[in-house]
Amino acid sequence: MKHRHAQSGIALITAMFIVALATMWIASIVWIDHLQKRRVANLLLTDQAVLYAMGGESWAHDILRLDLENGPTDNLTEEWAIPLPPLPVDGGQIEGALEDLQGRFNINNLINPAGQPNPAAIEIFRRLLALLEIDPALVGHVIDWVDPDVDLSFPQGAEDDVYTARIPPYRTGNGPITSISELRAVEGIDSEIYDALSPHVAALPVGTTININTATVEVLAALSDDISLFDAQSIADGRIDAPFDSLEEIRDDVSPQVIPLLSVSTDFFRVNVLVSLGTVRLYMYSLLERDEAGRVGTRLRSFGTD
Ligand SMILES: [Ca+2]
Ligand SMILES: [Ca+2]
Repeated sequence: MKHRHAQSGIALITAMFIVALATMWIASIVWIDHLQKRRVANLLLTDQAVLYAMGGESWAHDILRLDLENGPTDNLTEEWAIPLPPLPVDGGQIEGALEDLQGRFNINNLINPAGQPNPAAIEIFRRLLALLEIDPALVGHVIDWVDPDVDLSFPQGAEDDVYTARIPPYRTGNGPITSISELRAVEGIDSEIYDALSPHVAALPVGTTININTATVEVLAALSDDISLFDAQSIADGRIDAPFDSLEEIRDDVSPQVIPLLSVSTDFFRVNVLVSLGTVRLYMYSLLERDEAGRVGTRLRSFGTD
C-alpha cells in the first residue's frame, strides 16, 4: 500500500509538472502571438500614417500653387507660412508646416556651377559663422568638402588626407551636398557647432537666392558688415508689416556683388509633417520646388519615426 501511495504521489507530481510546463508553453505562445499581432498592427498603422503624411504633402503642393496666384513675391505673412493646426484624423492627428529654405544660406552656393569659389557667397558664410560664434576657419573646410578638386583651400582646408586618416576612413564629398546633415562629416564640425549652424543653412541646387523676406536674422546680418544683428532684427520686425516687394530697399545696405544672390521670392520649400496614430509617430520631410508656372514638385522625401 505504501509503495502504491508513493507511486501515485510521483504520478501526481509528474502530472502537475506537465500541466505547469504546458501552461508555460501556452502562455509563451499567447505572448508571441500578442507580440506578432502588435507588430502587424504597428505596421498597418505605419502604412496608414504614410498615407496621411502624403496627404499632408499634397496640401503643401496646393497651398504653394495657390500662393503664386496672389503675386510673385513670398513673405512670412502669406498663408503657406502659417503652420497647419493639428487636424484630427481617424485614430490620431496630423500636423504640418511649410518652411522657406531660401531663408537660409545655401551651402552649395560656396562654389559656382563652374566649380570655382563664389567670393560673395563665401563672405556671407564667413560672416554667418562669426555671428554664430563659430571659428571662421571652418569656411575653408566646408569649401573643400563641396568643391570638386582635392587641393586645400587657403589658408585652412581639409581634403582626403584628413578624412582617410579617420576611423572609419572616408573620402571628401567633393560635390554639392544633398542634406545639411552631411556637414557633420566635415572637419571641425561637432554636434554643438552643427546645432548652432543648422537652422541657418540649407542644401539646395547651386545658384539659389536668399529671400530677404524670410531670411533668418543671422542670415540677414551676414549679408553685409554694415548690418548688425540689431539692424537685422529691425529689418525682420519691419518686414512683417511691410514685406519687401523688390531689392531696392536693401540695395544701399549690401555690396553690389551680393545683390545677385538675393531675391524677394522663393522656389524651394520644405514641408514637415507629423502624423500620430495610436502608438505610431511618423515624421516626413519633403523638399518641394515650385517653378514660375506654379507647378510644384517633390525633389526629396525622408521619413523618421519614434
Ligand atoms: Ca507668395
Ligand atoms: Ca574638394
